[in-house]
Amino acid sequence: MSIQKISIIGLPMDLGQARRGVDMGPSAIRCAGIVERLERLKIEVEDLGDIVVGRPENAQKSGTNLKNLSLVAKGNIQLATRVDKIIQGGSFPLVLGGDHSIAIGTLAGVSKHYENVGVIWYDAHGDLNTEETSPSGNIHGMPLAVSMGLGHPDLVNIHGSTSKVKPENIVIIGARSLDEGEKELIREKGIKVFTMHEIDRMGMARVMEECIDYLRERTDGVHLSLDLDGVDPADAPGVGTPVIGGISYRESHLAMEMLAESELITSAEFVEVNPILDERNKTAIVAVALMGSLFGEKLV
Ligand code: B3U
Ligand code: MN
Ligand code: MN
Repeated sequence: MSIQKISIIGLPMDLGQARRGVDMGPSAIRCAGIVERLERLKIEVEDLGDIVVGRPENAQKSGTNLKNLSLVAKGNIQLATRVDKIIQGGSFPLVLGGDHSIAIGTLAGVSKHYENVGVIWYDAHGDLNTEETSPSGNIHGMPLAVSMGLGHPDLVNIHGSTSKVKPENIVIIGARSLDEGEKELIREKGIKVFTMHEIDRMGMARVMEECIDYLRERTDGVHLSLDLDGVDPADAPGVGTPVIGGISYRESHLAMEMLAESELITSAEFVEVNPILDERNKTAIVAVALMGSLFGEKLV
């Protein structure tokens, strides 16, 4: 079914990692013209604005090595409720980050509506760390593990205590920087991963065909979680943890166009745009261009 209405919601949170500036992501994406771009596609668009995020100096001590745990949890609790309501109202949630820790809230809200939600994790990283395996204590390196039910209870139990996503319903695309604990988890849970090796070898068209076939068979809705650091830093320099050798701008467009054709995607988020590290808002402009393709923009 084609998308009738999109509801945009921002979570301007930078507390899931150490570099400041990614809290300005939603604003940069709006400046790059997201609303106008989607309206041109004859889709009804409402912009619900941003969720208010607490200040780190007001955070309680958590007794863990997870950075800003209580505030990250709080922001995600609010986001889960908002996303849940958007879907309840028959609209498509388009979430703007913020760092990738916000996927915890998005997926918690989304998963209420599907028995078998699929997830496409478009990212240089796996974001599959737990408190035990994390090299940094940064929660933006953990959201996919949390959504599978692995991690700190204050995160895992947001918006319902069951695990939100089954490992067999996940497809990671663009991985090229995985920690040892993440690799083990991928093997142990049998998570489907198309690393840069597969993208180089098979080409993006075949990768996306396989990804779409795989998810169509087993899921009843698919969330796209797109970390801009999945894209090569030459094309998307405004991210906190760039990793060279990434997915090109053109491959990314092809991926979004194929997802649009598939009509599989039922929710999406675009995260890790950091305008402070960017070149003339280039990364936000790329994000908006990719959203255009995801929602059906055609070249002719
Ligand atoms: N895997 C590392 C680095 C990282 C994860 N996500 C980003 N960076 N953006 C970690 O800290 O968990
Ligand atoms: Mn990420
Ligand atoms: Mn990443």
